[in-house]
Formats: sequence, structure tokens, C-alpha cells
Amino acid sequence: GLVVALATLLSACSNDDGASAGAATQQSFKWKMVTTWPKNFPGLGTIPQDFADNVEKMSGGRLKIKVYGAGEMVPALQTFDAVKSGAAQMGHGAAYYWKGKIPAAQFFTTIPFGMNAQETNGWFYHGGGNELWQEAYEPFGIIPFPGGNTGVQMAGWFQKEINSLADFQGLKIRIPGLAGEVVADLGGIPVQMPGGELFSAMQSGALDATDWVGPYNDLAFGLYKTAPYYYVTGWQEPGAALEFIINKQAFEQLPSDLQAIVEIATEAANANMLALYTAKNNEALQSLKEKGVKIRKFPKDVIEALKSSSLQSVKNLVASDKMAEKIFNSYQKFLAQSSEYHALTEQDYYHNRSGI
Ligand code: PYR
Repeated sequence: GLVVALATLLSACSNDDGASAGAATQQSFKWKMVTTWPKNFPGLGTIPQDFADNVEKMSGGRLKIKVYGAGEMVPALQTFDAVKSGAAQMGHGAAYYWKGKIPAAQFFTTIPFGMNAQETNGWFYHGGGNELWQEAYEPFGIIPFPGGNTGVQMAGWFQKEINSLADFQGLKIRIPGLAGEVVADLGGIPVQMPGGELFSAMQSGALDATDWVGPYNDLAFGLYKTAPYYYVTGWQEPGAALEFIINKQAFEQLPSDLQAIVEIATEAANANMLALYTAKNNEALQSLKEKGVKIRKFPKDVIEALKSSSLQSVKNLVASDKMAEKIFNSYQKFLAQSSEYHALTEQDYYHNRSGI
């Protein structure tokens, strides 16, 4: 950010006299933000809208950003391409949706049995994660910023109970990211699908099961109407990080004060989303219980199999992709230290608090 800001400032000063450099900083910009969520979807969609409103207010109207829901300008899963081409200056989504293009991007959303939200934010901002993320997106002319986190998710909605590993055989489940490889390894059929299509795919029987987010967002989509069993233990998404992505050329055209406003507004959005989910998931869980949803846990041997297959899937990814290997080395070191520390603190504290 700083280097880009300085370069912009220097070129403004060297090309123009003082008066026009001053005028350049008063220039106004209109941006488009495409997203992978239905327009104003609770949290995932409303936080990017809050971001746009904050930027407009803080810039005195010099940067106006119009937010588009999935399908309004481009389909959900074309968000990255729209930002890359410059059709939209920015986007909001999740890095693992681009795993077909950038396998290493999966580390920047979530890894099965990996970091939680708190750890992910520590790694992003103070453990080298953001720099690696920028490096991974550099070839696409895109600058990423953390864009929120849902906290630990739920494992999802299932038409039938999972009593043993055999129940994964042939199971058609919507599940994003590396968890898809895990499900395939256990004999299931993973499906990549944007959130807006889940309800009808479950209703029609095209899917036997689906993950989405957690009570707050799953209630909003009415997924409890499509399957009786709600599995806890979001093994697949222990803290899904979302992303703001910005076309690099568009960002570089902003004067340094607007660049700073954009960057700080992403930080506000990132923190506020986790706070929102921390509050709303609790309330929504009570509503789902009142609706008679059957909450289930996977048997221990299923969790163990998911875990060992997850570790193998990470190994396969790392072995097949140089950038993934580089990111993994940083991620793994941070996670190992954090696991040790959190075993002594968070984990011990939750254990002591249980029953209150
Ligand atoms: C999902 O697509 O599953 C998210 O958690 C955002």
C-alpha cells in the first residue's frame, strides 16, 4: 500500500505543477463491486455494502462504490475474472472459489482442521499471510484484502444421518475448497456451487447434503426446510475468511488518501463481520432449535477419517504447487505455535467454562 501510494504521489508531483497535483487529489471515482452473494445477503452481502457506505462517507463522496449481488452483473463464480479484467474495480467473495485457477488460494479462506478466525487474522495481519496472499494474486493484477470471517462453521444439512464412514459413499454434497478432495477421498461426490443455488438444489434432490455457513446464514436461506439433520463440527471450515479483491490498476489510480481509506475500511469490515456472526449465530441457533431441527455430531471414527484425509489432501496440494508449498510453510509454522499456545489458553478456558 505505502509503496504504491508513494509512487502515485511522486508521479503526480513530477508531471504536474502544484496546483494540478492538488486538483488530482480532489478527483472523484465511481467503482463497481461484484460479489459472490445474493444482494444484501445477511452478513456476507451487507458487510460489503457497509464497506461501500463507509468509504463514501470517509472520502466525502470522492469514492462511490456500487455493490452488485451475484448474477446482477456477472454470475457469482465469475467475480474474480470480472475484477481481473477491470469490468468491475473490486469484488467480495472467498478465495477458495478460485481453486481451479489458483490452487494455493485455498489457504486464504480455510483449511479443514486448520486455523480458526482469530488465528487466521493473526496470520494475515501479523504473521506474513497478507503478503503471501498479495504475491499469489499478483500475476492476476489483483490486490486482496481480508474481508470478514464467519467463525467456526457447521458441517451442514443432511437428508440422512451419518452413522459411519460408509454413509459417505456416493453422498452428493455441496462443499467448497480442499474439503471437496476429502469428501471424494471418502467416496463421496463433492459439488462446487454458489450459495444462492443451494436451496433449490436441496429441494430438487440434486444434492443429498450441503454445507453453507452456520445458523445465521443457513436460517436466512431456509435450509432447515430441505433436510432434517444439521451436523455440527465444521471440520471443513474452522473459520472461513472472506476477501475483498481490487483491480491493481484501479487501486493505483486512486490518490494516497483514498487508498488509505479503502484499506482501513476493509479492516473495519473484516473485524465487524466476525462480531456480527458471533452475535447472530447464537440467536439463529435458538430459532433453528424451535423449528425442530435435529442437531447431530459425526461419530468419532468419522472425524478421525476426515482428519487424516484432510492432512493427506493438504500434502497433495503442497506437493503439486510451488506457491502452495511456500504458503503452507508459513501457515503451518504459525498454526503449530498457535495450537500450542491455544491449548494452554483458549482450549483450557473453554473446558473450564463448560457447564456455566
Ligand atoms: C461457503 O461458500 O461455504 C462459505 O462458507 C462462504
